[in-house]
Amino acid sequence: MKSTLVKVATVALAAAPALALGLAPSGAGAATSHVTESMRILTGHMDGKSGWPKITNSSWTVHKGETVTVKITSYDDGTAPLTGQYMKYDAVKGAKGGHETVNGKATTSVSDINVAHTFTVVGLGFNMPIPVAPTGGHVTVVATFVAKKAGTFTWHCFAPCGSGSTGMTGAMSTMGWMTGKVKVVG
Ligand SMILES: [Cu+2]
Repeated sequence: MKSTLVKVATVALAAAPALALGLAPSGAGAATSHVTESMRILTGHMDGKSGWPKITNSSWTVHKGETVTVKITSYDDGTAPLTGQYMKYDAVKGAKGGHETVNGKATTSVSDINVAHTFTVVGLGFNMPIPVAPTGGHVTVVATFVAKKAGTFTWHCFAPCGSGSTGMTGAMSTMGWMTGKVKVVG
């Protein structure tokens, strides 16, 4: 599964050298193009704000019709098990092939107890559960979707990785930390 995803990305980039060189805005409106958005999840210790895990590249823009590969490298070795209404976000949703890859291995869901974060774009029906990273290491999670709808969509992490008694305040409710925007230009 891993090699298939990698191959598709490589072919798409080869077909669009201007994009690969960063000479054009991602996608440049071409309906068949394929872009990769790379994000990193840092712990509060790494970003200098204790208890505030952060996603870098928290907001990005793609074009309607584009195939978008989301690559998230997480360094967070602490879990934030999903609870209540959020437990459904342990399953991959809206991804090409019905799966994400975790360190290259096709995965359709992550057990609640092993979840550290989620990358969830409710408005696009897309969800990636992010499992806990090994202590001192990282985990790489990749999934691909097609941006079918234009608009500005807020993404959220639905694992209670923030502050407060619910774990849902602090980083969880602050734009640029555990929530951001995915803009799909029509
Ligand atoms: Cu989170």
